[in-house]
Amino acid sequence: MIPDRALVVGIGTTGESCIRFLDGRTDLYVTDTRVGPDDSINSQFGDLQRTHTNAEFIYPEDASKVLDSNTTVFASPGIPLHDPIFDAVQASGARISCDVDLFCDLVDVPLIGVTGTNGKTTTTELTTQMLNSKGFVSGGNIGKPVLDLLENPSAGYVLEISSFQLEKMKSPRLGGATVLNITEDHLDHHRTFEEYAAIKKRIYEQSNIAVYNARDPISKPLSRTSEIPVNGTKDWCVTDREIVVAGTSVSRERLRLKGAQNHLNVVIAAALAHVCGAEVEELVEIATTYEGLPHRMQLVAEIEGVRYVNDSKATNIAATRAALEALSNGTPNVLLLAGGEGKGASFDALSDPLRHHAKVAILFGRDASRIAAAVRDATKYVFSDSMEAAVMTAREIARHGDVVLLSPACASFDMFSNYVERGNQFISTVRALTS
Ligand code: UMA
Repeated sequence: MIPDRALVVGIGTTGESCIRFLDGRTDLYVTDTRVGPDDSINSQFGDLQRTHTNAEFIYPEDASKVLDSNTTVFASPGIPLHDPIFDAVQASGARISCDVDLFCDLVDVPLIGVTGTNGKTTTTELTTQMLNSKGFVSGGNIGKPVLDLLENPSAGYVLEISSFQLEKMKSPRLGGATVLNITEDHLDHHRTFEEYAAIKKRIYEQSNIAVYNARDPISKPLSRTSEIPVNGTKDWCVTDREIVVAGTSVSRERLRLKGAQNHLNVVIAAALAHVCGAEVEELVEIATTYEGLPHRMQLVAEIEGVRYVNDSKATNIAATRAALEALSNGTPNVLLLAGGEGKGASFDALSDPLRHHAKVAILFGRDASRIAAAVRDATKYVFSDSMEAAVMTAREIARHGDVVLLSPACASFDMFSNYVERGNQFISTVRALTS
């Protein structure tokens, strides 16, 4: 429920949504760990202060003055719990929470939760479309802060919930939940892989039905709940040639989304939607017509028999590995453009897929030399200092039947403002090749 006193920490998309919702409903304080005497964020802070006169905007070092055991702290997802601001929170006895936590408390309609290292947004979108006729909408980490959804109440919600959000909330009460997969990512935020995995699995704790890939022991629920173990039952599975949803088989060739990982996500989405009443016809219709999202395995152009694919959303090794496997024709035909900010990950796991599927790795960004050191025995590599140069190098080397794949295995922040800008630069450079 809405607390009597709240401190919003962070003024990104989530923080601003929390302020809009809580303004006038509680005794409201706002801070951001980046606000300080010389910081550029100060003007944004000042603008918010002028439009939300009920709230008190404070410097982070003053947080302890307003915190007490009746305060709830709505922390933005991007701030790790080891940030020093949480020392003051712990000392005061205040409760750490986040927008998704409050949203789940406030709504009384069916909720589905989707988490996982890769495929969250695609699966959230698929599930929502399968539940379109039931009036469900999506929100959360997908880019729509959940408290904004309360302005137009819906019959149900499909929530993409990140580990950054899960770590700040109690386990949510959900109709259905999935952890799609758990592979190494965000080790600059969560301190160990074990901690990251345990946080993700909290999504199952109070969920009526758990949906998971039975072949993946890491993302399985810890204790036995009501469940749909995809690939653990003949009614819900992916075979070499087919997907099976609610006992109905559909040829994988009919799916517009490509790749084994995507086909698994389609079956998991169908199982979640089925839990909330979607009919088999609706599941099959969306499974076969859904085209996927921009920046995820997006075919940009085919030039002289070479396909150029934008997978800029691949910000970790598992995502890049899945892309290489999906695009390989059994020979080393992929020219991989990769690099950026590696978030503390080891790149050793890229060696094997590069050995089997890559003609060359064209590397850029802060961690380019770390990637080169990890894959030097597996494939040829070259360095590049811009997206344009990387695409030009790829164009010179590529031959008919090859694929030029941007799938960076890294975050983008060292060279771009986000993965969308990185993907858009790739797209415009490739399109310029055809003009
Ligand atoms: N930050 C501070 N101090 C603060 C507040 C933020 O330094 O007091 C920094 C963070 O460390 C981060 C940046 O500011 O580097 C932005 O973080 P944020 O929490 O303010 O981000 P929001 O703008 O609120 O967006 C967040 C999600 N961002 C993150 O989790 C980093 C968005 O997911 C999400 O769509 C949005 O809330 C609405 O729910 C983005 C994301 O990258 C797409 N998510 C990660 C992922 O998918 O892998 C988890």
